[in-house]
Amino acid sequence: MGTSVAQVYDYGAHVWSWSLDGDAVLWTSAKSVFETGKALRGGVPICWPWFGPGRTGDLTPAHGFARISEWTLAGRVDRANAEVLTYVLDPEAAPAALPGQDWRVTYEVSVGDVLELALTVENLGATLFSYEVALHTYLTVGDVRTVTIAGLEGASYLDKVTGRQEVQAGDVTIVAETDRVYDRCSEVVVTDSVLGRRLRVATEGAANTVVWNPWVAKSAAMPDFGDDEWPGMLCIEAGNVMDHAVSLEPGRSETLRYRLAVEAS
Ligand code: TA6
Repeated sequence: MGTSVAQVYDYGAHVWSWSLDGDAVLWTSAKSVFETGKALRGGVPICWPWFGPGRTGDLTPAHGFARISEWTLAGRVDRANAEVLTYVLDPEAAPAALPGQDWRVTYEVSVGDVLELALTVENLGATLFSYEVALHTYLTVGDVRTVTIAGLEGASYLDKVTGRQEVQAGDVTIVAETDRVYDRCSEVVVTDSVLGRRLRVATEGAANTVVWNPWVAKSAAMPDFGDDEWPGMLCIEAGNVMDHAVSLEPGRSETLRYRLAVEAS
């Protein structure tokens, strides 16, 4: 097994960085702000219990409160090929949010040859509980203008830059600001000729893939994102958002899994 190193913060149960044999796999912004109440820019922010402004379009904070809440580190075990951290978030961490609902979110982070993430939401209450969720993963790429993204061909998507619904033809390439919510979440492979590697993302329990790169203008507009950082990052997110929001019956739970592997190409 190669040398696999990750930094994980209790704040947001945020996997901030992950590298294999010294090569960064997750991307982090040099401009990220480390301040309570602010989301970190990079790594794997957890978007929950809503995505962006939510389905009503007016929810704040953006992407929900999970990524700006203190989680409890509930467990840490060494397994054969990985170290596994378990985090828990419950209403105590966010008393004002989701009134009348009783829930628990458990997040398992497994760091080994691959990075495996599993986010489980439990409805501990007596009424139906619905939410959106996404693992908003920032990947390091050599040059986003030269990567290809396979696994979404033929999938329909909402282009949040134009507002139009489209169908993906062939591999995805990034040639401008890209912000797309795909109605498919199967295996996605990012081929990076500059870094000579493939990043393979496999998911379970997710209906949507989100592909994001802010390009020039949006990067300049974000204070916690360097103006010239956009060529080196790409978000490949997995989740259940918009029409695919989850409705959880009392006593039920749902798990979203995200597995990230690096292959030489
Ligand atoms: O996942 C893509 C997206 O929803 C974009 O619309 C963009 O806003 C990005 O997330 C970053 O959001 P943030 O709230 O972290 O600035």
